Amino acid sequence: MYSAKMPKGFLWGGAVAAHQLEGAWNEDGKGMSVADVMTVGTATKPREITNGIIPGKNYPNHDAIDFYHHYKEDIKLMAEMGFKAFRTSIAWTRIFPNGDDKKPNEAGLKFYDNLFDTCHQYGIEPIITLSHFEIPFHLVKKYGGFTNRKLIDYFVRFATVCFKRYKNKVKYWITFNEIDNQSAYNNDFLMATNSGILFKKGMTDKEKEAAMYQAGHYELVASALAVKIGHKINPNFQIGCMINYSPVRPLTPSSDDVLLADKFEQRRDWFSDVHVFGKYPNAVEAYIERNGYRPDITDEDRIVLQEGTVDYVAFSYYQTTTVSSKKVKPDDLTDLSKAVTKNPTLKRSDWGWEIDPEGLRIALNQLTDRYHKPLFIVENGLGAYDKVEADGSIHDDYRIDYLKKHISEMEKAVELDGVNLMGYLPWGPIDLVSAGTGQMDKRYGFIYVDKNDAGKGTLKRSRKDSFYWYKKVIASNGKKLD
Ligand code: P53
Repeated sequence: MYSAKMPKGFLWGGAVAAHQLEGAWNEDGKGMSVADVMTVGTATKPREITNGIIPGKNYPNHDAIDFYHHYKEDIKLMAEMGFKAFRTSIAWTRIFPNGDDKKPNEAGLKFYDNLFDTCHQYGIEPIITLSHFEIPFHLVKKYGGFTNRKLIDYFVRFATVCFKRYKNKVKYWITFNEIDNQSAYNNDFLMATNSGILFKKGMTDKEKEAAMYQAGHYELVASALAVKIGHKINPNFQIGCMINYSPVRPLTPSSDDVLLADKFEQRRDWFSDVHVFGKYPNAVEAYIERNGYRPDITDEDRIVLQEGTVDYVAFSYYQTTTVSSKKVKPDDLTDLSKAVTKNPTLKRSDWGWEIDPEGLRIALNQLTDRYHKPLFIVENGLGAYDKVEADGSIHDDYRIDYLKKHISEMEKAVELDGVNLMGYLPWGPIDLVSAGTGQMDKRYGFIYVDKNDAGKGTLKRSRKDSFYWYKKVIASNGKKLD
């Protein structure tokens, strides 16, 4: 429905993921997840994924910011900012420690009961992701992650237990976080986090890409089954998909650059097409066939996909992607990273992420035109170094500036373009462990947490300048941005 103003009931808040803040990685029966075997990296040094836990290495997710024991204090701070919604995930390994267990772990279920009750106490709506980069490590080792059809059953069992248990506590669900990130199929880190795949040494790019299509398909079937079951358990559930959306800009107006941008899009954003339309786009079927990949896709799977389409499209927005055909022609596009080039008109964060607020308005328009579904911004933000002053204050005007510009573009999309938008949940309202680098010092928060990359600190929480700023933004329903 068109709304000339930011709608009443707009879900302002923030988003996190269990493994990036909870800590307590082996408490109360929790099993080991893929995030628990990832070491700390830097802006230039990737995280290592070790085969089990090696003593002496720094695994930042083990303790994170200990939200597991601080959640009451942390939700209270979010309520103080006026949060209407809080997105987090349910750590799969708290509920099914190995993933293939027959019975769920009651202590894990209880933790989320307490967390959701705390949210509701402050009128905060929980927005819950089921799979956010924290697949049980046992499923990785024993089954090869989502390359194995059995994973569908394990995911669906996990989803069903959560839907039933939190039937009256959670209305908004997301099945898989950033499912489209694995289109970077030769990125070992993204494949391990998204699908629980550990590539063997010496595998070719083609073998990796084939594995990605297989895993992606099983995840889409698992998601569709979960949507179907969820709607039966509670017809009021709103169950969405979630992608990392990054509008593609051609570097020049040449036909090669424009077509390359289209091809890039087709190869990245088909996951949400399947989630929304219940079938594969022709471009993907053609690409798979042309490359001789033969993923196991049954007729029954195709029916399930049609029956389990999503209610809304959630996405993260951090930056746009600019492509150039200098290195790769549109018909030769295999490795997507070869097409990506720096956008000369944009500034970058300290981690090299391009800053492009107008890209958010473009994203909202493109996704609306494509899907005609309610949209939900469930991540956006600036990872930055913060400096604590002698008096304890933190003047993060760079973060305020980033968010202000993005919110302003978002409001143009709603008020001028008529985009149907459910809410805005910037990433990491409280400092947490970076997914990409494992660092603590890549900070997104309104709330500062005293802990550094070496794992040292008191864990004390404090309010940054952006805390007071965001509080005013929410109180004015997005009108007071200065
Ligand atoms: P960090 C890659 C590209 C875009 C988004 O990222 C990504 C990633 C994975 O690193 O992740 C999402 O922490 C993700 C969150 C993550 C956030 O973006 O690397 O859903 O878990 O923390 C920010 O700065």
